Amino acid sequence: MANPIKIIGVPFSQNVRKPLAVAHHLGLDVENPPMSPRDPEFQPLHAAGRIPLLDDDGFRICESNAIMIYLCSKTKNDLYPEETKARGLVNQYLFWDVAHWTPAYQPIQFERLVKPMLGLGDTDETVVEATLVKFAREAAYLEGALKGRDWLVGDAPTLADFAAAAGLTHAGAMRLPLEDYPNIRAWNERAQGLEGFKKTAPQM
Ligand SMILES: N[C@@H](CCC(=O)N[C@@H](CS)C(=O)NCC(=O)O)C(=O)O
Repeated sequence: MANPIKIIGVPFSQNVRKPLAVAHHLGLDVENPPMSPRDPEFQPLHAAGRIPLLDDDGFRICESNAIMIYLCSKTKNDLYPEETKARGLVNQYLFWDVAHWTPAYQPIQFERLVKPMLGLGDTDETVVEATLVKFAREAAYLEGALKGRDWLVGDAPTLADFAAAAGLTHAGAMRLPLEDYPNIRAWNERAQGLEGFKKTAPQM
């Protein structure tokens, strides 16, 4: 029997939560060693030094979106559609997630959540303000993309939704201004209600 796939990293991280939620959604046999990138035993595992890290019987890759795609290749599913245009759209949102969406909230997460949690000093309000400008642009894009739709691509959840909605894992604690984005709020509620997201909801 094959060993469980390991998705290494503290599940508080939205980047760890993405592939973990997908693994649960797909019903894969998965383990989650909750290591922090600062753990000395984590450092030798991968030169990138970031979580999440996938370990499939000694084969290791990092980057949450690449890990989600790898997991989809393990079993038949609709999360990473084979049809060319649908896949093109999913890929568009996966690249957008890394290039634009994550940088539009992660510095706020660091300033308002991680810093107080780890005792790393006061929140830098200039960073928060600058990030909120980026957030407004990307949230407006996402709000428009969700107009009249339940999911970002097609009629069912895909990796696009897992990537983008994972970013809102700590939206409340980050105090992200979502009040002007009704489509995002409704879609996020749908996404957080998926079994994989429910099983990986953060325990604060
Ligand atoms: N683009 C990467 C980002 C991974 C990332 O930045 N992970 C953070 C935790 S959320 C980390 O390991 N930070 C430690 C560091 O950068 O040294 C992904 O999607 O996996």
